[in-house]
Amino acid sequence: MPTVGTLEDTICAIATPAGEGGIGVVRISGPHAVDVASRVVRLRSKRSLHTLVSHKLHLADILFPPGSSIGDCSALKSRPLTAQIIDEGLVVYMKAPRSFTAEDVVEIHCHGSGLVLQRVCDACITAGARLAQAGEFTKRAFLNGRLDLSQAEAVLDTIRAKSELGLKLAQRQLRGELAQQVNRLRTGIVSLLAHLEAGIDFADEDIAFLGRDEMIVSLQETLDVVRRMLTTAETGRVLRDGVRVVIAGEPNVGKSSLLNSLLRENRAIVTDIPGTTRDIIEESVVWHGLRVTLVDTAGLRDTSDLVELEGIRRSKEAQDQADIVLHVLDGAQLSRLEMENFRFPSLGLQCFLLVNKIDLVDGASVQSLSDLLCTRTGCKVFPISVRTGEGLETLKHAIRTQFVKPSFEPSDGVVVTHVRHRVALERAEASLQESLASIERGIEPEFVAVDLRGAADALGEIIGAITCDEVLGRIFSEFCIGK
Ligand SMILES: Nc1nc2c(ncn2[C@@H]2O[C@H](COP(=O)(O)OP(=O)(O)OP(=O)(O)O)[C@@H](O)[C@H]2O)c(=O)[nH]1
Ligand SMILES: [Mg+2]
Repeated sequence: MPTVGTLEDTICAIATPAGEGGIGVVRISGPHAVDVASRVVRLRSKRSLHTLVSHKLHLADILFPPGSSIGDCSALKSRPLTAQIIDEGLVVYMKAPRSFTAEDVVEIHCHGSGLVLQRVCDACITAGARLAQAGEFTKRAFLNGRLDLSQAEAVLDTIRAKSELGLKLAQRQLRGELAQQVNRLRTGIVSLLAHLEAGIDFADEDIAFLGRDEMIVSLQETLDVVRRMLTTAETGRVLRDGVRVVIAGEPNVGKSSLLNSLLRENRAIVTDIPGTTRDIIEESVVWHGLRVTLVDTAGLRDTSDLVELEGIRRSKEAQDQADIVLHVLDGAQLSRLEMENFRFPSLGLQCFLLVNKIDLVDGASVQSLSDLLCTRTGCKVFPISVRTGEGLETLKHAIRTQFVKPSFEPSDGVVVTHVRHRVALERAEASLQESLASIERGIEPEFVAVDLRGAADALGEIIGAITCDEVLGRIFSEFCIGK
């Protein structure tokens, strides 16, 4: 009898997204996958499911089972007396370990209707399977050694990727590039540790272990690789998650016009009435592989209007969560801007100053105003005209290069995309640095060994060689049911 929550369970779930589609898939995984499926599908070839060749599709009727179940099942009471046909579809059996979870897997491909899929899933539960938890298929793939933890995370990144570059990085991680690099580093450290510990254990014997200088060279090389990986972390994060660009400024300066122009669609209402935008409007675009979420906000001004006040509160909140704030100024108000003592609420954050409506002002004045603003605020200043499009390409290029350096080449070595990986690498770096310093200072090898073990463990966390249930729970709960 399968027990809930162990690998002995046979689990099932709808694996395709909610909504209507040409086909939908219910996936069953676990030791009783074939037993469960054989109660739910009747092959048109009249063959038994137990005799099926692995990885081949077969036409079948999909039924709600009437017979006895092979597990705990609360749905028994509502079961009909005879089998009812739910749909017709295709069935594929993937014999362990050649499946996503490395367990016996059966997939039932039926029509992509939410109702049909739900019925098929219920039928599988009635036949003895348990509804899978979020991410449980991928978790099983990890627990069964089919994927390491970084690859399991890459499954989710691949599903969620919103830009070409993000997808490329996710797929490279899924192929195990990060895991291989981390494994190489970890094996090197473990081997150093072995030498060191043998040296401690057999200090009196006349055996030649790795010398101090060789150990220093080896540690330095490992440290260099870890540091190089860390240099990719910020770009990696941005390419995976995208960036939030918040457009802020006083009313009527052209914020919504800028949003529309950057999106190339009429998303936000534009009028010459100050205070037109009251709420947050956000939409995403991809600029050369970088996903950019543009957020238009209510104009900032003193007001007693309750709705506008709430809009302004939301605007400030959005600015706090931004990767960069585009603070828009009205270039047509040159003389006022020259007098202004700039204190933007967002200046603590990354901020670009945009002088808009330069179509209304002469070039020389724009230049001197830009220079002035730059000196006073220390921000990068961009003269633009949303009306004529002037300066917008320069602005887009600057936003992208703010996060992805032009020299960045995704094919040059491993790119770290997860904060979890970055934090573990930082810990490995600190431990390696400590052990290196200890060796150089001639500290007892026992102390060096503690730091080396710390570095090996930190790296082990990335691939899941060292991990705890809490971390696993957190990672897999991000997945949806069926993945
Ligand atoms: N001449 C000129 N007018 C512009 C430009 N950009 C925007 N405008 C005009 O400025 C006015 C205000 O534009 P919006 O985009 O609604 O300004 P906003 O900052 O979103 O205003 P609020 O939503 O009220 O905060 C509209 O009449 C636009 O057509 C520009 O580059 N040149
Ligand atoms: Mg607006």
